[in-house]
Amino acid sequence: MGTIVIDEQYDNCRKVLKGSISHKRYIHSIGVSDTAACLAMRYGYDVKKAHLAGLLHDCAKGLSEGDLLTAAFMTGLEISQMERDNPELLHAKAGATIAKQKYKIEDKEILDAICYHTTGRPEMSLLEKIVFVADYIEPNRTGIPSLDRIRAMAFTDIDIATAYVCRNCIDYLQRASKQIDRSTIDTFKYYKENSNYEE
Ligand code: DGI
Ligand code: FE
Ligand code: FE
Repeated sequence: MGTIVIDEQYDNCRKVLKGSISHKRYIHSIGVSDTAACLAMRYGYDVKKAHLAGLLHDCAKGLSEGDLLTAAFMTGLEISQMERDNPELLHAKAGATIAKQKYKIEDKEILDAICYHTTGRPEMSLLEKIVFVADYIEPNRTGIPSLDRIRAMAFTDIDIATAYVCRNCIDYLQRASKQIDRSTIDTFKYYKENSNYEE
């Protein structure tokens, strides 16, 4: 008995992704994909689109620095000095290009959700918030402070949950003495001020 494949596009992407990133990253991607689908159910968003966006959000992980830079550049977006200095940030923009070229994704909302999944940005679309939060709360994540609280909030108020995720990231980066990207700070500021976030 073979597995019944309902969504051919999803399954084709899944197979290609499995052969393109590490096993650990693949397991994480499936976790984000399923979590994004659940959040889409909660907030009345297209479940298939969220499932696919979550699946592919880290599709550029594992590329060389040179390939990341080239792919990120192809979005036509500005690449900051911060991104040049911290190439791990580039897998988001690069991912939008890889999703388009390699995985044949044409949906702009999906491409944007991949493009902005690492730092977030102010005024994110619902899908951008879904992927941003799902990336942080997926079932395989461990060792994150207040993870239970963030997971519950994700299904209560996605804007407050977005602010929680930003807050945690900034705390983590500060503790690790890493430079914090302007977008990370702007995203936190925006969702802190434009939600019922409380410390
Ligand atoms: O790709 P993931 O590991 O699933 O998660 P991610 O895309 O959210 O983040 C990838 C890395 O980017 C992670 O090691 C933290 C880092 N990062 C996120 N925001 C910033 C950042 N690094 C710096 N230096 N500054 C940031 O603002
Ligand atoms: Fe990522
Ligand atoms: Fe991720």
